[in-house]
Amino acid sequence: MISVQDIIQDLEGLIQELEQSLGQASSFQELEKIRVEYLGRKGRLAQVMSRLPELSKEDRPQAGKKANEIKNKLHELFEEKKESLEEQKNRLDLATFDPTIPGRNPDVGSLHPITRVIEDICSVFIQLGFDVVSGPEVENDFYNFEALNIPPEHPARDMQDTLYITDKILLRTHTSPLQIRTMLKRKPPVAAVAPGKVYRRDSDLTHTPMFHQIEGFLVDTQVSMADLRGTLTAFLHRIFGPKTRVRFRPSFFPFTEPSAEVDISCVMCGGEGKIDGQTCRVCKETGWVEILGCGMIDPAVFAMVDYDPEKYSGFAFGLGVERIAMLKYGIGDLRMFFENDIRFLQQFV
Ligand code: 2U9
Repeated sequence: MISVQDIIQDLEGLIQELEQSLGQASSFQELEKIRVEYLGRKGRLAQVMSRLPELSKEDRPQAGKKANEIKNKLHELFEEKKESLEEQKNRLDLATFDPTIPGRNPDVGSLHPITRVIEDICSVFIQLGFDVVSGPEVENDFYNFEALNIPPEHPARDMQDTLYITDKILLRTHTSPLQIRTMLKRKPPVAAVAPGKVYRRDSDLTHTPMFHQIEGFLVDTQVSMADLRGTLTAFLHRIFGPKTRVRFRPSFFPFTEPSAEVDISCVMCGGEGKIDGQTCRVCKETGWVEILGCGMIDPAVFAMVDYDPEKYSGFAFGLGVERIAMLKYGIGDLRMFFENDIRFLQQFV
């Protein structure tokens, strides 16, 4: 049978041994290892305590009391060492902290170039007195086609390559439905631009199934083709600079009559057609780039929205935002806009 002295001796031995181990510890990792070794569930202290039942009944209280004292002392020694290590670490941190090192630069977000071009264009038209309108991307046949003088079986419906949801519900192929909605809500004089996403069943190097358009219109008494020309020329000078030359070519759209396509002198070669004797890749040596379509609103459209074509006239125009952004920023590949490559986007901060 073991004696109470044996146990007490072992317990006191633990204090000396722990003091020695702690004296050599120089990191929190080592400290944790020592804690497990001495104070853990199967540690040195627990081992000695597990022998208490081997003592006689009379000796057990004395040994139990001593064991508790030793346990508290071990915890105390351990905590003291921990505090001293913490203090040491703080002193080291202060000594190695260099307040002159420049801080980290946080990444700054920026507007997507498409958003920027939409904002720039809308801002010019707002200054010219136009409102900005928005509306649903899921449309019905009436607003997207019928009210725009594009009846069923009209080849324009094929041309548009529409994404249908049902035979009457579709993803808008242009933002023109917004103009119809605006005309149905308001009486002339009215002038508004409609920016937004549009969808077409088209996907190759130069077409994406979703792209952005801005369309605009103005209706009042006595609006003429001269107003159309003046407004769009002023707009293009604001976006591409006052030296930009602008030309109107006859064209056809179901919703405008007469209709025109508008070209500007090439933004790359300044209309020369060549750069350092080489063919300009943007205008292919023509000196001109197509920039938008426009025309006088067809009386058939006025009939659909209950505007009196005898009393009112108006003009409308439409442009593709990606195309303008490519010309304005010299971007050669449409896919850049949709890849969200941070190296591309950061150039527009
Ligand atoms: C109403 C009446 C008339 C909008 C117009 C164009 C000409 C045009 C294209 C430019 C490039 C579309 O993105 S694109 O493919 N648009 O050429 N858009 S006139 O005329 C309207 C619209 C609504 C009620």
